[in-house]
Formats: sequence, structure tokens, C-alpha cells
Amino acid sequence: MKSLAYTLSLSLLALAIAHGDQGVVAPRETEYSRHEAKGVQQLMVKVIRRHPHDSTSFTQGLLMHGGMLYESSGLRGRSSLRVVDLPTGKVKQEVLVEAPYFAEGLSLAGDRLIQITWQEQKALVYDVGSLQRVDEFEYEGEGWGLCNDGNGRLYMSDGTSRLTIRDAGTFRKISSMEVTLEGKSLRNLNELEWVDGYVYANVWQTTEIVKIDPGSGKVVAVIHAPNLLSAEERKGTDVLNGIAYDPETKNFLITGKFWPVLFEVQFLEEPR
Ligand SMILES: [Ca+2]
Repeated sequence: MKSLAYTLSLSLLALAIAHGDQGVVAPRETEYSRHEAKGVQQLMVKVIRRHPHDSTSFTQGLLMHGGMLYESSGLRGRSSLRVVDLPTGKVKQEVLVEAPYFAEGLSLAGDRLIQITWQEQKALVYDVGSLQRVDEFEYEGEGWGLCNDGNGRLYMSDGTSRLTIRDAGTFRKISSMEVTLEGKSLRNLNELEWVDGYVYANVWQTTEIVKIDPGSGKVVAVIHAPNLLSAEERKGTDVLNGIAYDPETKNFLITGKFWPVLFEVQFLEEPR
């Protein structure tokens, strides 16, 4: 007879598969705990400031540009692209994304915003100033997260342990890479951000962010971000998702799906 834990883990797995990136599942630590990943730097989150965040936003993409926050919000029939004022959390500009598109990751390439979609195999392209849709690209597979290396290449996640590298102008696939933590494939890579030569990725269904060396695909640091929300704030929320970087303050901005708060943070070594 299978143990209860085994049955439970299978049930959780079935739930995760059934819901994909749309699922509403409580955050839990990744199977690669800090104890198992001894050779990897362990970082914690220091909260610098808390900003209001629209708790109706199912955050799938997040970036800073020109002092404003750009956010892609998901769910079929409710998806949108927003420009958000960071200190107030107010949505200054919004474009709705029609069904059947389920908006996911977001990145900036030149003066164009590229918003990928979960299962629709289409990237929607907008003029960053007007938010007018100006183009679209097709691709194969799922779309989860997207970031730009600032050197003509986009990195895209699809929920697996692979990142696809694409031309930022044409969206054509250049190559792909396997992301590993201590030699094991690390799946469920979600929202992405490129900062100072590294890819930062939310790991779906966990309260962890990983820092990836794009040269080797190896995780070089695990950032632990548990318990950011109070018990009261946590009600009705989904998982941690969304990483942006503010070059002005050199702080990271992190939030989650339906989270009422966006956290301005720094990643620091854990005190010993
Ligand atoms: Ca991002």
C-alpha cells in the first residue's frame, strides 16, 4: 500500500499538472532545500520598502522602465498589460488582452514590449510609449517568463528546467539551456529578470528565487523569500511571482499573484 505522503504528493502533482501556471496552489519550499544545496550561495530577502499592489493582478511579468513599473497580468479573459506607478501602486495605463490569450512573461526589447502567452504560442508586441499593439510573433510550446540580456537576446521559460534563448528582434530561437541546481535539473522556472549578467527566476510554487549563470545554466544562489505577507495579507493570494530590478535604487521589486503588496528588497547573505 502506498503511504499517505506518497498519495498526497501524487495528488499535489496531479493538481499542479491540471492547473499548470493558472493553478492556485499554496507556496511551499522547493524540494531542493538549503540543506541539500550546500555548494550554492544562500541569500535572504531584506525588505527596504513596501508598495501597494493591485490584488486583482495575477502577476506574470514585471519590469521597470523609465521609473515606471510594467506588469503583465494573466488569466484567460482577464489578462492585461499595465503601467503602474510604483509608490502608489496605481495603474496609470492599461491594455486588456482578449481571450483566448492568457498573458504571461513580459520583456522590453528596444522600444517594444513583448508579452508572451501561456498556451497560445503567440507573443504580443507593443510600442512601449503608446501600448499600441504593433506586431506579434509565433513560437512553439508554453510561455511562462521572459527577460532581456541587454545584448539582443531574450531568455524565455516554459515551466520546465529549460530556458530558450531568442533573438530580441525576431523572436527566433537561437538555442536553449538546461538549468541545474547541484547537478539536478530545476523545473518550474517562471518569471525572469536579467541583472548584471545573471538570470533571476521565480521557481513556481515555492518561495524561492534562483540566480542562474547563463553561461553554464548552473544555479549560483538560492534566494529565500518566505513569509513576506502577513497572515491577513495572504488571504486569497497565490504564489510568489514577479521580479523586476530598479537600476536607480539597485533594489529588486518582487510580488506575487493577487498579492496586495509589492516588496522593494535587497538580496543579502544569511547571517551565520
Ligand atoms: Ca521580470
